[in-house]
Amino acid sequence: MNKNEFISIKFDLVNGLIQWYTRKYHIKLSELRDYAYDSNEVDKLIMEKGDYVIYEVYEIERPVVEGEMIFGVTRIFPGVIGQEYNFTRGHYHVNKMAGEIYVGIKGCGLMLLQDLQGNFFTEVLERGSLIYIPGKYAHRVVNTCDEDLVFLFAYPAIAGHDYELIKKCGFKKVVLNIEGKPTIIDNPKY
Ligand code: M6P
Ligand code: ZN
Repeated sequence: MNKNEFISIKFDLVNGLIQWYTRKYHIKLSELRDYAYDSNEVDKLIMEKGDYVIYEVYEIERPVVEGEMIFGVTRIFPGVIGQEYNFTRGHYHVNKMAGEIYVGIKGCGLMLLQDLQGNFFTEVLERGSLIYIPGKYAHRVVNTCDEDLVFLFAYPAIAGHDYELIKKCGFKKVVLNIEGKPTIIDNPKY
């Protein structure tokens, strides 16, 4: 196989393990401080348990040119930050023409979607879910179950990630564990 042209790899559909990737990175609790519903809970948890990994991404990088696609697997570990379920930072695409596809492999959770006009939606993301996100929607994934939430993603290489607005105001709603149940409430910071 010529890795410059074709990429054909094994993917364990049960456990969500990818055999080959070009980049692996993780996001730790401290990196979610600006994104969390309650940043005091982030500080408290770091004091108690140290700065642990919330999610990891296995990515197949491609040149950032039109026509190329970046794809891979994200694994969000289960847990809460205070009452808030573990989540990805979430981002808008810089290129609003660039959509994204998610396929749920393992576990269960919610995808939060919002556009710049303030429209907000949630979609269930679990094994077997296929979600297409049009380019104008910011997207975040929240793990609401007590196992790893694993999903495949693919997006145009020219999409670009824009975190600024989300860092500043967050999503319109947050997903909290209230009496053991995922509960969607308004985000006071939005
Ligand atoms: C998915 C994809 C990636 C993204 C990752 C983590 O795997 O959408 O592009 O980077 O989730 O999400 P975020 O970058 O918002 O923390
Ligand atoms: Zn994206």
